Amino acid sequence: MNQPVLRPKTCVKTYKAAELKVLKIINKIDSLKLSNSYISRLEIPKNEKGVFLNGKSLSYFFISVVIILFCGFGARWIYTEFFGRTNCLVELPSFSKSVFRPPEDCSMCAGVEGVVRLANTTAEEFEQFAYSTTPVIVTDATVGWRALKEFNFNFFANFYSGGKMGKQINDCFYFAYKSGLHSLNEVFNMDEARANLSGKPWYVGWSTCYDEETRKLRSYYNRPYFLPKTAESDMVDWIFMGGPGQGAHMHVDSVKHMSWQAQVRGHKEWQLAPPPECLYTCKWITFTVSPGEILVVDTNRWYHKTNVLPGDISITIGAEYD
Ligand SMILES: O=C(O)CCC(=O)C(=O)O
Repeated sequence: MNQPVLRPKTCVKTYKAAELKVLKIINKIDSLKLSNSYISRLEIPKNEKGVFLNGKSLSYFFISVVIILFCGFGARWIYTEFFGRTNCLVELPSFSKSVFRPPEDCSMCAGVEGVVRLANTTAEEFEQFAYSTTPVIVTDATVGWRALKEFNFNFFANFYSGGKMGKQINDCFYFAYKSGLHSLNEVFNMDEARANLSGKPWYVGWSTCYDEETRKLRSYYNRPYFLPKTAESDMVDWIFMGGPGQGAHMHVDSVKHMSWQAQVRGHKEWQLAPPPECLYTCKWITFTVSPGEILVVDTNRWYHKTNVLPGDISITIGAEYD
């Protein structure tokens, strides 16, 4: 006697269901009295549920979403630890950060009519703005900075020509914007005409990522005198550089802290927009930051966009403070 084939319960169920379906189809064919030659010419129907809804594709889709979300929400270290990379394989698009942020309380921008300009201020006086959403420009905080005289395209090209400087303390962020330049290496190897702003326009931004790099750069500027005495900065600075007509697109940041940004060269126009949920309560604000001025703005809450005004190359240097 043949041994009965033992199948798991779910298998038996699926098998039975399939058998019933086939019997149903055969009965239907019989009742319609269709000839065999007609049946053999019938088109095989496509999977009605479509490619995304079968089990396998659904799992691939789910896994991809998890990887992308993980990447954006803090699993950068997984890449560093396991794959020796400092950047994710797939970056979460920047717009998604604004999509997933919690809604704002519009008192953050209600009544903010423009930028406040201060000079000869003190850390105590500035404290009222240091963690607020009122944008402030301090006009006299870069006196004596070597950066004002020495920073230009060639300065940075030379500065970065020797490669990495010290111990890596941060992800090496780089923003190409619309320049088509994919790395700092490409930036500092562009042709001379383009570097002198007579070729294809460009604008880029990057963060320092090595401790020695930040230390060396900081010998060209100081901690702004007006920052609260207790405020500390980590070892990361940000540089934005490029020509007229260029700048950062409208976006909101998701950085840890407030930040300052010193306009070292060129004139840059900033446009601040309230978060979409506050568009009927708050105003857009537009202002220009000129060489020697330092802007303090909460870029985590105000949407912002920049545009370099005609004339010189724009170079800014900045950092977060807590
Ligand atoms: O300075 C710029 O052009 C852009 C700055 C910016 O987008 C930022 O700090 O988030």
